[in-house]
Amino acid sequence: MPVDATQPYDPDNIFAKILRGEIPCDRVYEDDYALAFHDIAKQAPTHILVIPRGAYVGWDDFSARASEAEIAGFVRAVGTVARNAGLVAPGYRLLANSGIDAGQEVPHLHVHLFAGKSLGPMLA
Ligand code: IU
Repeated sequence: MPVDATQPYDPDNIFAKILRGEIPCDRVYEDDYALAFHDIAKQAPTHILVIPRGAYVGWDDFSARASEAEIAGFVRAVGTVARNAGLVAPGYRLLANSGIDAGQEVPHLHVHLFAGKSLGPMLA
């Protein structure tokens, strides 16, 4: 069931449980603003999800309500994850599904980081 981005945040969503340590994840990075872990169903040789620590359903919610520090911290964390993984030179793709038409599945903002092969053209 795709996420309706206008709905209130569900504190029991799977990524909220991962953030609280109630469910394990294959962690690659964490700081005060973000947590990054390997996607359980990878769609590229490297497929990492980066999520903010704050309770945001998706991009709209995050961009409208998050503090400057949270936004800056999250954006920096995404860059740090890519740099730490050695992906600056080979390159990588970032993707954030937001809402129904994008097919967002988990109602906690997440940025997909894809890398490890030539990724081809963007989907329409
Ligand atoms: P989407 O952008 O909301 O469609 O992507 C959700 C992603 O979360 C998807 O790639 C799943 O494989 C991934 N995922 C996960 O890594 N761990 C989980 O427990 C669940 C989903 I549920």
